[in-house]
Amino acid sequence: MERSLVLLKPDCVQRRLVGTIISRFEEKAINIIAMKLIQVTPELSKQHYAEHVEKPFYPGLEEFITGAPVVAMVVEGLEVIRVVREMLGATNGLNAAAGTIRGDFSSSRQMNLVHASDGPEASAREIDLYFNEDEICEYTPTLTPWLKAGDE
Ligand code: FUP
Repeated sequence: MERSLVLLKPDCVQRRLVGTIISRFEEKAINIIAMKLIQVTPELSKQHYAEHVEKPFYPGLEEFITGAPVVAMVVEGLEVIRVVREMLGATNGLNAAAGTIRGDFSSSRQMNLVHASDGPEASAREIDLYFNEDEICEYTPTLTPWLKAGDE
């Protein structure tokens, strides 16, 4: 089992797409084990996007990500880091394949609706940034026998 940090970004909240996007993860049988609505501060933005802080686009990215609340989630599942990234599609909504979340709902590079961790290291770091251990509610969905075979 893997975990990934997913953020429904300010454009997702403002466009009232939170329910629609969460439904895509639920329909895929991905387990949501933590979730909260929070306001990202400039400090948290700089920690989250540490690799981008010196880039020319960073000031605009910070203004965007702090411009309205986000829904932060921890999701869990088999190969969930890759699976969720593939569900999101390419970073720029204009390049994202139809059928992906960004391909279906975004026409922007910055306003691309959802963030998801891009690897195990990022996932551990980002989950730690957004959640305390006691906010994570691990549980076994009762439908599990109908979602995958016992040896998967
Ligand atoms: P991703 O891994 O898909 O979230 O994308 P990146 O880590 O490459 O970029 C982080 C965020 O910066 C993206 F959500 C989009 C934004 N970005 C811009 O706003 N302008 C750019 O030129 C590049 C990225």
